[in-house]
Amino acid sequence: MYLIIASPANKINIIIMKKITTLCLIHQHPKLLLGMKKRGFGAGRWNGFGGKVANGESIEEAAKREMLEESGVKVYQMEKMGVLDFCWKNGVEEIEVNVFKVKNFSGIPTESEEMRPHWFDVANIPFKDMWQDDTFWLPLFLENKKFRGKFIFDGKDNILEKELKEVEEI
Ligand code: 6U4
Repeated sequence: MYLIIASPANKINIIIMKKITTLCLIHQHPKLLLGMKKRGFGAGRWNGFGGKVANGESIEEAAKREMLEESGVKVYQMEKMGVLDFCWKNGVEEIEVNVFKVKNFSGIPTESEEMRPHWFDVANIPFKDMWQDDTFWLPLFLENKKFRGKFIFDGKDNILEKELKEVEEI
């Protein structure tokens, strides 16, 4: 799903495309399930499971579908923990990532064409092989805190600017 936001500035219409995506992580303390992204956007990084919301689908439906497709895990219950916006300096695309904590599921995480799942101890999260922003919001997620944030990256996915706050409700 894309949102097209048009804003007139100096008679020029700037079109920003907003891609709505999902991200599901299973946290069963002290373990956290991540997957190595094997292809596509963010390949080579450990991350939660997720992808784009399809037309006609709710964000929750997309989160459950992507989790099943990418890991073989069927989600019965999950909690929305955060919403993060990402954009790139001089870029036209913005990504909204809706982050969920999986509470109840069935199935054993299994490698798919897109992801290789692995349980990490929360004391050994592989932050150096993850998106840089994860260093900031994942600790809140692990403490069951809800959050809202925005990150601006340079062309090499390094953070140039960030805003992150804890919120009561998301
Ligand atoms: P699909 O929809 O699965 O065919 P895919 O190439 O996997 O496409 P996309 O764009 O749909 O990629 O989903 C990107 C995934 O990466 C989503 O789960 C959101 C997540 N993601 C994007 N930017 C991120 C970031 N800065 N930090 C992070 N996850 C991010 O932790």
